[in-house]
Amino acid sequence: MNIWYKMVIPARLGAFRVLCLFAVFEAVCLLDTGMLFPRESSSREVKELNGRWDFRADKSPNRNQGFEKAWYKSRLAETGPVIDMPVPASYNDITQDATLRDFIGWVWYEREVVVPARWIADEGTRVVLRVGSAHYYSVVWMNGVKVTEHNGGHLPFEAEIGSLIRKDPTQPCRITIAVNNTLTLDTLPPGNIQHMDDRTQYPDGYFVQNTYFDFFNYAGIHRSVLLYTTPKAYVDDITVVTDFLDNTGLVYYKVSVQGAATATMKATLMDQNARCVASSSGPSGVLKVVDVNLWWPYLMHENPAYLYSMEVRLMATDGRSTYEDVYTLPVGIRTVNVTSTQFLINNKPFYFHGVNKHEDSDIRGKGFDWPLIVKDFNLLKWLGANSFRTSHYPYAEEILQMCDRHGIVVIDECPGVGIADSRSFGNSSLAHHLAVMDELVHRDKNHASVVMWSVANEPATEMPPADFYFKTLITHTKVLDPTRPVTFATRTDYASDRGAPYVDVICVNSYFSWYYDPGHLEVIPIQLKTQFENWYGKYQKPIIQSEYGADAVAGLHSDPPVMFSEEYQKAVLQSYHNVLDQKRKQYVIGELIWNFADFMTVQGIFRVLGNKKGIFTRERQPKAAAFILKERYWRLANEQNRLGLNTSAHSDTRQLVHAFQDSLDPM
Ligand code: GCB
Repeated sequence: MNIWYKMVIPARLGAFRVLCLFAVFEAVCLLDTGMLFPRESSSREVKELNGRWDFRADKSPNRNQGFEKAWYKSRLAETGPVIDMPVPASYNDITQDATLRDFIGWVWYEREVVVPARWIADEGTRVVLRVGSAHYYSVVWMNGVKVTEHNGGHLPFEAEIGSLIRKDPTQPCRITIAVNNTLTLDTLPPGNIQHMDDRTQYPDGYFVQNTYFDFFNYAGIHRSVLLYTTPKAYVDDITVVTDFLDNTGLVYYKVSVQGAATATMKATLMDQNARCVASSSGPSGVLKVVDVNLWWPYLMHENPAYLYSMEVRLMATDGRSTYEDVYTLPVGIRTVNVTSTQFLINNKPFYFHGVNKHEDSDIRGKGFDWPLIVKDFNLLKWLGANSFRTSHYPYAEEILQMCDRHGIVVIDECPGVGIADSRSFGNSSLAHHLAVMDELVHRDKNHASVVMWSVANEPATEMPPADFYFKTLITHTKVLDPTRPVTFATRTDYASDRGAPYVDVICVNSYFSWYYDPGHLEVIPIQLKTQFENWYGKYQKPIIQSEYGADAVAGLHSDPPVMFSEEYQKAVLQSYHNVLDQKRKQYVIGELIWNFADFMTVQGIFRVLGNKKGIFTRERQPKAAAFILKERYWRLANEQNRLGLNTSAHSDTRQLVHAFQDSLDPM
């Protein structure tokens, strides 16, 4: 167990604390290549390749014709019929073709790009192709030459293509991306392909994809495809770890550089008025901020989500040319600590009152969509939610940037969902899971909003190999990032709690009166109380109710409440809240409703056009439960921050916000 964040190091022990942080810092920097979010600067340009792409699904029996016939070698339209496909978007719901909606195998995307002449002419410019994410396995070619491949959805990958573009600048730049959504026992999430060989029941070559998770396996290029430039010598990665002593904020930073043996560097921290508040030279150091504005969660402070900008300026020379690279990183200064009963942000108790989400909406599936994202943040703030878990995979980086900007606290979950087969606890699965955690931590380590890593959701911990698997996985995650606690979401009803000894916070999902004792609301108080007492009794670790809820079909009503009505969903929530109100005074540190919005699932007898446990519909309209939760979350926020507001007197959110702001003591 890493003790660094288990200790609330007294502020007075400054030197000791700094030493600890430097130790942490070195550990964080075990990662060796960068995955900085592409940002424009005086030395960097970004060109989005979103929009209409050519598309072709490989419907050949073995799904391999595209590779056999080398579709990447010529224009895709020359290989056979292509259709229009938007990027970013899942391809599944774009057409009227049911076979494409449920397609398993390789699909091919292609478009031509005009590369600015100066990018080609200037040999000192690196040109990088970046895919924000594609589900699941991707292979990328530029003008028929393979430039990279990537195993896994939800995380970015990139390739330097400058030299290829320069080979023949007269040629158009044709980008081909083949994406395969097949899930196997070693993918994350796992799945398996079942071949149906009984010719009296199924046609020749018939197979299905089985999955063990409860959301639709949307596929395609889900996030932006970009070209971006950097100078030949460039800032490859930045790691920041923050702390504070009394009124002084501390930003420990480390910059790694590629493309130059020697370079000089300057790091400058600017406040929100673009005033320089600290600077330092050298590839690592500490920036000290007098009268610091800490990063506080939404509703925890009158000025939440304060972000500084850290500008890293690199100067390098290779004898012939001089390179200057500038990268600016938003930095929130905050600390995270866990005790046996509390979750502390900036040494103050933080109670998670939030949601679980999905990246999911009609037509675009899991495709990145700014209007949807901004709408969701407006709804989160309306609700008084201060947090969410990225159930059950890493969300787009732009979403985490919004969390940083708005003070929404994040439990950042990797795609370790539905690990239900003993073969998925083998060495190759574990190796892949470790690699995915590397990529995730690498991508998200600098977000102030990310306060905890979740390595999985409801794995089959009753299976003996789960012990070694989770011990290894959690230990590895703590080496990658010793500054944040680690958890995974467990099911209350699992026969075994293997893995739990290694986590810092116990996250429990439970569905009393739904999957167990369906229709019996009266069992909730006793079963929920028993759940908390069992887990706390055994582990003495703080607990988050990381899922609870009930399906409600919007518009279905019944009094007395029956399952699937809006009233039943409300009643489940209220019963849970009664118990949570007792236990949050002891060791329960949060509650995350399942789910923020209705979402699509695989077809089956348990789902009517998807999972309906949303408190909002898939179109983002509130069900009755949303109002219950809104009332509660604002009350919790007020109570936690000792605001003494009467929520019933402030049912209008705007009034409540003003009253809330007026009554907050400046920190
Ligand atoms: C769970 C899962 C979640 C499901 C939910 C449900 O325990 O973690 O992915 O969607 O239950 O509604 O069944």
